[in-house]
Amino acid sequence: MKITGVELRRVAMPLVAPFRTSFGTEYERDVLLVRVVTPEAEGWAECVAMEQPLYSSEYADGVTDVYRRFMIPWLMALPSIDAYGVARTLGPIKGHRMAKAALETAVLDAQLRAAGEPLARFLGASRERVPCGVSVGIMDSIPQLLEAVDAYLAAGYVRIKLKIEPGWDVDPVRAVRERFGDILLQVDANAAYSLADAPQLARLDEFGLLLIEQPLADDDLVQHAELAKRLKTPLCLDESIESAAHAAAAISLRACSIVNIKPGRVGGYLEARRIHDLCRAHGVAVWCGGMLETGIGRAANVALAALPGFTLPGDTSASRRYYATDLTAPFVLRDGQLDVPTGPGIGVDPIPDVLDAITTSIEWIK
Ligand code: SMG
Ligand code: MG
Repeated sequence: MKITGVELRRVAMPLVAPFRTSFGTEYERDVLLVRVVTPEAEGWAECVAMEQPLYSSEYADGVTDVYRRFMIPWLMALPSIDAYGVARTLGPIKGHRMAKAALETAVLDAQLRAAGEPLARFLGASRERVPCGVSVGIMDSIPQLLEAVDAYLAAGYVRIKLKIEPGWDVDPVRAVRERFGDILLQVDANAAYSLADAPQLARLDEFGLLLIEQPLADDDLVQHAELAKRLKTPLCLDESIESAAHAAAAISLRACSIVNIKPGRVGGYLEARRIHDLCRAHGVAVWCGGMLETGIGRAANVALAALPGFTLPGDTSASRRYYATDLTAPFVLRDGQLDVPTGPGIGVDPIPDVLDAITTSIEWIK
């Protein structure tokens, strides 16, 4: 396939409710969509970089810049490209994994659409539906949190993840356990703690959590390994794992026993599958993370979450948990599960009228 043009489109998507984490509050997603055009087919992808570099060093305007200056000209200079060739070609560019992931995914979508093959089948999915969890932000009060969790359980979510930070950890977890009993429950700190907080984090042990996600700094595998020894709750890494090599290092160091896989964070679905394969071979459970994706990103995540090593429910919630109107046909929760798309490529398309209404800018590179 020869890339003849790439469209970079920004869309503004208000969230149905603010989403607060230890690093900030999201009210609206300012999403960068990538459309790769080839003579055989077009491919779509969503870049998960946020508007600000708070979850990781990447941010949407930075992605656009590295696309314009380097990545897209490099790919368009090639007479032919496939999804594997994207990482190979962009390999010399350090970092920028979210940027690379979206370009690779759009090329992969085009390639699979041209071949008539669904992404789930290409990746090696073993399920047609995936069980779904929901990530619940930090709230102003415990009653407010209990009300939110109650509504998500009523909607059918099979697992609840609570965002925590110093000052919002043991009390909300205890309140949710006391009120809702034996539900699947886990927490995510987004790197808000230090090893000195180990005694406080150990207080969570009595609540039988599935896991504690990314308690310490992104770049601190050694201290995560030390913390893991001091906790009964299994440790899961998110921000720390940007590649299969990082996952291998974390497993060797015993820095985690579970990995949250986000394709955007690790440079794409091909690397995500490598991490899945590696973890599966080592008996390390994985689950699919989320970055408040629209239907475009969600479709591909749900395909990945259908692989056999994804043994824990993901942050792959239904469209309405995020958006009143999704930009694709909405993903709907049925019995706590989402259907894996079956159409070629990512299996979903943006709805033209919705797309037009929410678009804030379009740049066409050819
Ligand atoms: O997509 O449901 C979702 C959000 C899941 O909690 C979630 N994501 O650290 O895992 C995480 C966060 C990162 C995004 S916070 C804006
Ligand atoms: Mg996380």
